[in-house]
This record gives sequence, C-alpha cells and structure tokens, in this order.
Amino acid sequence: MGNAAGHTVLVTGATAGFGAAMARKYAADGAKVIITGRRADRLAALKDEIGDNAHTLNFDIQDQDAVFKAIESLPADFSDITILVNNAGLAMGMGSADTADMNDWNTMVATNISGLIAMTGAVLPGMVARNRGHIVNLGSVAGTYPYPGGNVYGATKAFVHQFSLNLRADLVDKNVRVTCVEPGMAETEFSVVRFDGDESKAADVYKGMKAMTPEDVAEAIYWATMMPAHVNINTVEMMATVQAFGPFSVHRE
Ligand code: NDP
Ligand code: 8X3
Repeated sequence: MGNAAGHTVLVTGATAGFGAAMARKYAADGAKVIITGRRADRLAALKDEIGDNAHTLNFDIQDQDAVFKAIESLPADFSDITILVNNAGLAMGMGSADTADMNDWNTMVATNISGLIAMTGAVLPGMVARNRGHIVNLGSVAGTYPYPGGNVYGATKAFVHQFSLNLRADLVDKNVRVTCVEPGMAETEFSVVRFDGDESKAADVYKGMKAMTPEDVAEAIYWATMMPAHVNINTVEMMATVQAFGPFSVHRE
C-alpha cells in the first residue's frame, strides 16, 4: 500500500457524509485535497480544519459550465489532480414511479449522471496528458439490486457502474485507473435529503440496525486508491453486516 503524500485528490460533495470523511482521511495522510460542494460555509469550515493542504471549489455540479470553469480556475499547486472522487450525488423521494415528481427525477439525473460525467470530462484529459490518475465513482447497491421506490435513483447508479467499466475499457493503455464503489446503507445526510429534510423519517431508516459510517466507505475508497500502481480495483460492493437481500415479490389476486 502507498500513502497519500504526493497526491492531489478532488472530492466532489465534500460538505457532508462520505465526501467530508474522504477529504479528512486523504488530508490526514499527506495529500492535498480539493473539496467541492454548494454549501460554501461548510467548505470554508472544512478548509479551516484541514489548512493549507485544502482548496475549495464552490459550484453546483448540475451546471456543466461551472464545472469546467472551476477546474480551469485551479491554482498551479492544485491543478495536477491524481485522484478524482465523483462522490456528489443524491436520492430524492422513495415513492412508487407512478407518483413521482418529475423535478426529483430530473435532479437525480442532472446530479448523479450529468454532473458526474461533466467532472470526468473536465478532469480526465489532464490525467491522460500527465499519464497518471485514478477516478473513483460512487455507485450504490441500488444500481444492482432493485427495490420499491428505487426507480430513477437506482437507475442513475446503474449508469455509474457501467460508465466506470467503460472508462476502464478506454483507459487501459493510459495509466488511469477507475473504481466504482457501491455501498449499501450508510448513515449520512443521504436520507435527510431523500426525505426532503424530514429528520425523523431519515432516522427511522437506520433505527435498530448498525449502518455503515462515512469513515467505513472512505476507508474502502482509500484502500482502492492506494493499491500498487499495477492493480486496478474495478468494483467494490459493500454493505452493513445486517443488510442483505430480500425475496422476489409476487403480487397475488
Ligand atoms: P450526503 O447527503 O451526506 O452528501 C452528499 C454530498 O453531495 C454533499 O456534500 C452535497 O453537497 C453534494 N451534492 C449534492 N448535490 C450536489 C450538487 N448539485 N452540486 C454539488 N454538490 C452536490 O450523502 P452521502 O455522503 O451518503 O452520499 C455521497 C454519495 O454516495 C452519493 O453519490 C450517494 O448517492 C452515494 N451513496 C450513498 C449511500 C448511503 O447510504 N449514504 C449508499 C450508496 C451510495 P452540497 O449539498 O453542499 O452541494
Ligand atoms: C444508497 C443505498 O440502499 O438506500 O445508495 O439505496 S440505498
């Protein structure tokens, strides 16, 4: 295993959850970190905590121009990104598809798919030019296993899975690694966002079970990126020990 000194790690969605945990982990191990998100106050607080090894980029990942401008704005000492963690993402709602709010569906696509590909498009050419890089994408078990109410959210994560594998196909001769990390239930602000700020509904999701923590997921991502340079971890699927699979559902008259 390597260590993170000498790396410049860009983590999208570093204002909460997995992203904040990753920023702290990489910075603690000597990396420079570029932390992004929409909530400027949280970015500033995390930068204060980490110090000179952190650089903040405050933009909405749904805005492709803002993504490219943010990457172009990087100062020379942060511009050679070695690890891009495409982490920013969200679920909105958990209702049946026939009751869905189109704005929620569009926001998930704009964030989890369009935002992720914009970041990749903005950062990947530099990695290829420097002949060094690693892209980590946050998929989800929801991209593999269907569940009621997972509709568009799970479908965006299936995209992330297949996009990651297709990136591997394109980058095999370019010394850029790609990993898709696909967690199950982890307690972050994810469910608060999903249930539109309803803290008690969000808390119920994790009631009576030990969910994964942001640090558990950060640890797996860190491990995948610190493997020796000749090893590519394609996919990491991880769940809380007390989460597993259900039976097929059968509707009977
Ligand atoms: P959190 O809600 O805790 O964090 C999400 C992060 O994404 C925030 O920093 C938020 O920043 C950022 N983000 C969301 N929308 C945008 C946007 N439009 N522009 C820029 N940043 C944005 O969730 P998690 O840490 O749990 O989720 C991180 C990733 O992991 C997501 O892709 C999620 O789908 C995935 N995941 C989560 C699981 C879980 O159980 N928690 C399991 C499997 C995958 P801000 O609001 O400041 O912009
Ligand atoms: C988040 C995990 O199981 O809530 O991606 O869809 S789950």
